[in-house]
Amino acid sequence: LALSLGWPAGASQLVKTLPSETPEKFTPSVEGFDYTKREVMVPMRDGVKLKTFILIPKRVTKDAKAPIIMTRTPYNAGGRVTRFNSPRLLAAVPQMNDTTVDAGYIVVYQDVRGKFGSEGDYVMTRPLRGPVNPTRVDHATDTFDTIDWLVKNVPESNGRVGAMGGSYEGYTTLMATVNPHPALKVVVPFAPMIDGWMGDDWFHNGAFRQGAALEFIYGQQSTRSGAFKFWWGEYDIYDTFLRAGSAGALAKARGLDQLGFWRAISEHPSYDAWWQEQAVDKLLAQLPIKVPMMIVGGLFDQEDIYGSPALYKALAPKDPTGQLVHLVMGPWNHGQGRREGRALGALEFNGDTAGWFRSKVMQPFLDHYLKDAPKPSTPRVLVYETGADEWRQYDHWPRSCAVACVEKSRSMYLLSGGRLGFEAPAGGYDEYVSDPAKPVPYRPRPNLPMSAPDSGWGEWLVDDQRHAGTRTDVLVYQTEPLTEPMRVAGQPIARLFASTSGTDSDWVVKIIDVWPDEVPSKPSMGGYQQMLSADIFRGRYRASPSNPQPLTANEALHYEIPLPQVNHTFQPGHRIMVQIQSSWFPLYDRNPQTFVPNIMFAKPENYVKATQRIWRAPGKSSQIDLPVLRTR
Ligand code: PG9
Repeated sequence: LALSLGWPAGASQLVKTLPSETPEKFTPSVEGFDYTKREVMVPMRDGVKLKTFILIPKRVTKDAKAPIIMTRTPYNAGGRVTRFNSPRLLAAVPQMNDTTVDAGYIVVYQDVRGKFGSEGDYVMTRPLRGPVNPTRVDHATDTFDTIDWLVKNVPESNGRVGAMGGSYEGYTTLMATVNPHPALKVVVPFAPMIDGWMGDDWFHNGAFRQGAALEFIYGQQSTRSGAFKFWWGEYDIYDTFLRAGSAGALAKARGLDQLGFWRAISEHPSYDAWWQEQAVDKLLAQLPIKVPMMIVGGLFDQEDIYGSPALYKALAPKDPTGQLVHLVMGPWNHGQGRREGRALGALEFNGDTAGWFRSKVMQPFLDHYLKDAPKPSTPRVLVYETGADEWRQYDHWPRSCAVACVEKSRSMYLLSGGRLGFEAPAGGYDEYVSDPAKPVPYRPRPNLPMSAPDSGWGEWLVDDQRHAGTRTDVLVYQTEPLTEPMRVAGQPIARLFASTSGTDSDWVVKIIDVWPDEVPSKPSMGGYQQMLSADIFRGRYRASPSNPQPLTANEALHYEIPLPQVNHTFQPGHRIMVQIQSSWFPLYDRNPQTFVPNIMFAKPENYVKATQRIWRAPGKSSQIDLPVLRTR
């Protein structure tokens, strides 16, 4: 071969391989870095070691110590601390950490057990030790063990630790407060996942959030490193889900029955003990509050909209003076409190509301507990008022409700002729046919997967609802244009009298702020039907979330549907609109409208058309209880 290629005779014997140009071990130059990064495996009480990144600003030394702010994640701690591959700490860590970096904190990110660089087994939002977790370890013990190691092994630490993180990381942040390590001084859970059945990632009032859940479960559980992503095969996943038939059929086709969490939730479609025993608000309500907490939620959180207000509701009564538990709700989607909050979809806010919150509210709160800074006058509750574009402070939240609030909510009735008003209805009903073969899209099609680039997933809760209001299977009720501002602050509740010709049914209720026909200052907002607060309710859980029952066909039954909290001013010239429909597809799975034991595995023949009636008669008046404020 050497001869035929014209190489010198014997050339083939000179070397067998070329030496690798990659060294055995490369030591990156960190010249010019304003921080040092340590990568360690921290041992837990059961011998499992967790991958932990410790980022120490160079200005922090053994003689100029700093607090630690830590986040425990299933999303790759190594990736979290290289947001930009930068010599500057501010650019290397998530934007959530911006003010803690400015304040000179040591930043710690850790992989939870079973994910990425950590050893051990992975369990989705591993429940606390107890009936659903009979092992010795949970996120509370793992956090305790980590903090114990950090304060003993990071000589630059001042011995105080705070925890923060969003969503799943908000869940791990809260777990840190259970039998906390004495060095844990403060926590900031952003948009924490609290109850996966009631209204966070997996179900809302029993309706399965198939569109997001299958992607999350597949991505998190198919491999330790998230190497496999769910695949769709269609650009518009409305088609994917409709063709598959049921969530269970699609999950099976993609191999999800190999994944423990899919098997678990598909075996627990109702709110049974398995869910109840891991509901974080219920669990934390039973424990003393030992760590000051700032719960941060988004009014338009497309993933965990239930968690933050539910947690505050559970904990506030245990903190009568309002010193330990604070609630902040911004005009944000799921991630925005941790990033930038200038706008959401078509809505624009008063500057960067998220950056303002972190620097003016969160950081002074952290500095007080972690650095002995003076106690700031942190409001007990701070909520952005959409429509008015101002922050409001409250001592009591919600501000308005049916009983036991500062103000009393008012009922707006669904009336004849598609009207909505404060007078009681005279009689009758409105009717539509809900056809599972043509479910109402939750957004204008095409419906992109949550993870698709530019999917707009984070914006859908403020979408223009004109696309739905013109369908024959969506009822629309609205007021005249308002002559005065109407302010609402609390939780709207839909009280419907509804009947179906089927034996099961979903009810979706949307409260919408309809902008004036023309908006000269921003013409694209003319007639915009801005969704403000909306949710879905699965009829079979009318009497009990844990004990689903068939509905009696054609009987007007009463439903009480809690909707996400609002803090909003409907401005003069705007209308209030309510839309009602029986599907929200493909985000939520279709109700077959025939009672079956488990909707996840409904068969094609179970899906039937149903005639739906919403009643507006004396004794059967359908209404929305709005948390109206009469005073400014
Ligand atoms: N909402 C996401 C999640 C939370 C809990 C479990 C699974 C997914 C998240 O943003 O982390």
